[in-house]
Amino acid sequence: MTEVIAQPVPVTAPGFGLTKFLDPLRIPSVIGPHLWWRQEEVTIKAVRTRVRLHSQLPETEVWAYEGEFPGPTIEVRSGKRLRVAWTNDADGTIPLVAVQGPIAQAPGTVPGGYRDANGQLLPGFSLIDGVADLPAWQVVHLHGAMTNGGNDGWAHNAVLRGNAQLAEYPNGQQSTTMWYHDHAMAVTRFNVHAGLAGMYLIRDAEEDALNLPHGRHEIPLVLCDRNLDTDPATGALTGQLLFKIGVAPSGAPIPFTGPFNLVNGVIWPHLEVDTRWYRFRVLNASNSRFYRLNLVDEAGVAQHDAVRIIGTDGGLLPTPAPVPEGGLTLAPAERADVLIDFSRFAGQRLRLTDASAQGGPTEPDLMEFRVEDSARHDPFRLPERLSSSYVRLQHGTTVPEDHDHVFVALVPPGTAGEAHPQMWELRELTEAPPSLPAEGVLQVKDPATGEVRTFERVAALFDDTTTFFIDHGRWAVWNFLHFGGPTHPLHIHMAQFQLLTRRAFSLAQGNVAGFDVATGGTVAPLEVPPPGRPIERYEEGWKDTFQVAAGEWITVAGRHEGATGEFMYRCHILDHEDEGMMRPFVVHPPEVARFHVHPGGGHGGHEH
Ligand SMILES: [Cu+2]
Repeated sequence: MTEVIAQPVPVTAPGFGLTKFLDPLRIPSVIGPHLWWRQEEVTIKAVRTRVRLHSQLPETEVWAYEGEFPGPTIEVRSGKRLRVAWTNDADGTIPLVAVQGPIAQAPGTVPGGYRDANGQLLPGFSLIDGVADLPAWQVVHLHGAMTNGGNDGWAHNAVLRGNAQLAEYPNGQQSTTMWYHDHAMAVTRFNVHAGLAGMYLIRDAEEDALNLPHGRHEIPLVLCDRNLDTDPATGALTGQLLFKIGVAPSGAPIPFTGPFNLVNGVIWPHLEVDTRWYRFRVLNASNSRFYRLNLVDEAGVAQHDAVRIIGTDGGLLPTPAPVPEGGLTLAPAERADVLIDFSRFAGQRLRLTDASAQGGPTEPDLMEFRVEDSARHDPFRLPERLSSSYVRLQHGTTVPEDHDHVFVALVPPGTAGEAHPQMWELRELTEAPPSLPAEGVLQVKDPATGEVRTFERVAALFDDTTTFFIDHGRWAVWNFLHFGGPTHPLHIHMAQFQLLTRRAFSLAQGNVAGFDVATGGTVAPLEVPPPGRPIERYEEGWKDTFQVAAGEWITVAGRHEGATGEFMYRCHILDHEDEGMMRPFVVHPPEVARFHVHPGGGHGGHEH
């Protein structure tokens, strides 16, 4: 099956003075077990350094792990413990210029564009207050790891230069693609943007047995977008990272997007490939940009049948899955383990593009594959089965009857006068308040039984009281109900999950019909809606980050076992997270939970 996805895009789409596909793809160095055979501790230093993002650019100042952007790929065997001393040795203030302007004039699709020829700020633009003063204050979260709360990179526990954060990773998980990145409270969007991210792979025997493409045929692809400043007088790119965002008329900041796409820290690179299968570990490390990935030929025609998805955030799929029609959408923090067969493209150039940007002002191109001229023998055969340990979760069968339910609402900008979208933590009430709509009160009704359930907002910002307490070892079904606004990639720490259901309320003017934005509550009980977008085959994989679009109500199930402590769940649009869309939750032994007194009374929250 081939599919024409859009008008062919000329390879000469705006490069802002940079030649596309000029530089070779950089492969991050590997910190692997062979380097620390008898050692289970490693020190990884964040430093200030200069890197070249494109050979036609001056150098760019970044903060980077071990001086590499992205940082080195850490590779471990499943079950082999690793302790990392994440050492902050980054000096000076944050190496980026942060500016904001009116949304119509500050699109993230052009470099510079906020100063006149004399270097004066254009009307309506300002430096984002305080960013230029930010010191290196850092903490590392290993995204996707099952480790105790003390190792998870608690956002408030960031450290200043000269200090280390000690973290232990048991790596007791199946083979998978994870990543590490900065997670300092309120400034994650700036710290990650300055360069603090890298990949982390766990390997196991199940993966070994598949004999997947490896060595130089297995390549990480860390995708992200950036903007760069220009010289006010000449308009030439300076190489300086530019965090330029728009501000909505309401005053809410619009998350960062940039005109330059980077793969492994190189703007629009190319990769020479053999006529055979390759394995790519793809990570979207952008602040907010969603990539709808397509492999297209020189005519702009998608070649999805040469691509198979074999793994998601949490590990291998049971069987290879096709790329969905229109492309594979990766939201910030999502990973895809992908195989591509280049055997039939001898002598051709293919591109990895973002179909969602096709025809718009945002740059669609990511990178180019240059396929060798001749055919060759490829020993690899695509396996029919991948992970034999995979079990599809079903409510009431593979998810045991006795489990917790937690409910979270995502509310649109403008809800009850709050300019920014918010994430509300909910508690179920036994009776509804006397008059509706009421701020923070949401009702749903089962159309079959007529049963009405009433939920009340109990927390919104990170430092509001913790209300989710889950017994260690218990299964939990997390419900995310999205009442309107942008699609949020929701990330739950501590465990891996599967998407169970995706329902969709009907929308009116972009928000759930029956949700009163002005008040911030439902006017009348909303009927539990029918299924929404079908769950794609690859979406049945183990995941830790889930896209939730306006109107959707998703349920995801996971077992909170193997680690305890205080963890976080949050939106992975970093700008949203820093603006408050992050909350804590606790996993503790049930024997201890019975002694724990907390506001709201009771323990453990055993709702069914
Ligand atoms: Cu969000």
